[in-house]
Amino acid sequence: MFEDLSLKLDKALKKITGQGKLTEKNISDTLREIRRVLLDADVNYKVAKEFIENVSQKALGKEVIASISPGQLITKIIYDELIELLGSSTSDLKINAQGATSYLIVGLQGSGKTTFCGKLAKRLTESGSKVLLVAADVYRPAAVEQLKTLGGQISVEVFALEEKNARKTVEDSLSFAREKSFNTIIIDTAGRLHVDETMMDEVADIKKFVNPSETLFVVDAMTGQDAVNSAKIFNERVNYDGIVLTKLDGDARGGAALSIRQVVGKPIKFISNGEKLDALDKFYPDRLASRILGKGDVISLVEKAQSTFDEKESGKLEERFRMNQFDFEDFLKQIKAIKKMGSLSSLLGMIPGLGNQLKNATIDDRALIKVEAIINSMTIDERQSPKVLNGNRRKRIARGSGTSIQDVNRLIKQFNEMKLMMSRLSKGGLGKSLGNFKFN
Ligand SMILES: Nc1nc2c(ncn2[C@@H]2O[C@H](COP(=O)(O)OP(=O)(O)O)[C@@H](O)[C@H]2O)c(=O)[nH]1
Ligand SMILES: [Mg+2]
Repeated sequence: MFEDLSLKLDKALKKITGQGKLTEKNISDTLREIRRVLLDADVNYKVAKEFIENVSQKALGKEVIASISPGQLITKIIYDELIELLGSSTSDLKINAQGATSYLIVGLQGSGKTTFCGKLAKRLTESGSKVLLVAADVYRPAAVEQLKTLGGQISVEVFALEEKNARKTVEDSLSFAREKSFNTIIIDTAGRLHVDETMMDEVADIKKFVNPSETLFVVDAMTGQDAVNSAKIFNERVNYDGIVLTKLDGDARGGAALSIRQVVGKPIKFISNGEKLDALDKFYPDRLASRILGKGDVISLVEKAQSTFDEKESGKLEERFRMNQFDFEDFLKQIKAIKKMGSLSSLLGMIPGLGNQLKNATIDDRALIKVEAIINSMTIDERQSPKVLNGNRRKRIARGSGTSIQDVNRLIKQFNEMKLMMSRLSKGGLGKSLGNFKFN
């Protein structure tokens, strides 16, 4: 699955791997290559363009940590962005709390609908549902037989009528399900070779009548951008809830898988990679992303390096506390780091041994914006030797940062308190006092 894409991405990333640092030039060279790889893989043009822009933006703003290479860092950024592209979270099937749950399965002929019905029936039966399969693809006798064979393999009942009437089959199946207390109904519908109006009308009519818990669109991933186009058209007509990508076992390119979510805006819910009934997986964007990149080791390396980097930095910080050298420059650096990481709590959590003590501390991250503005208005001298901050200087800083003199005073006071506390703490003990520490 996606062998071509994986190989080519790997090759594109190799070029930057040997480089000492990330520059605008080597980032853009690599990304140009990756864009070509994506287009080769039949990824939608717009999707590829946006993807590259996002990666570029993230890469340019990133500092390279000493222990990892630019190639590794880019790999991680691409990995994160792939997850984003694929849908960032998994999306469960809806189950009705009351009454029966029904799933309507739609898509082009040969996409794997009937097979998927069997697979889904198996999965839901195994998790305790009483499933009824409904053969609403009435046009080809073989289609009804196929569903019956699948049902037989997993001991799931299949509802079918002699009469070739899809709508009537569905109507009757619902009353049948009610009578026999089936709690889950999976409706297999007819597809055509191409999108056509009659088929759409029939499907739309059934959907309206059944009002299913979910309508799932099944699509053959091997058909690349055609898959994406039919997904779009079906969505406009039928407004389905989720996508089932099939035949990923035969798809070396990956274009459909990578574009469909972004183009259609509906989640991929299942992927299928084989004809056998157990060849169905719930869709996890992160798993697919690491499969495509094939670099689980690099990803975890970078994640680890990033956290060791934090540890190293916090070691340096601890040292400065101990030597009583912590100044507003350090403070500003930390604030920038926090912004990168997300919150003040995470910074304080970085200080060894402190994490647990902070559970009760009240921390307002919005206060950081003010704090940063104040420090930015200080001269380098003032930041390094806060002692020089007399009344006039404080007034100037307040004006410069758009804050009040009280804000500046408070910050300096808190800074001094913190410094004192930290230096005591790093000499041993006193952790508890931080529990009462407040930024506001
Ligand atoms: N390799 C592979 N074949 C599949 C997969 N899903 C379905 N098929 C095959 O694709 C063909 C069409 O499937 P079918 O379920 O009849 O499609 P339908 O016309 O949409 O109902 C059959 O030969 C299936 O065995 C899959 O994930 N991988
Ligand atoms: Mg079928």
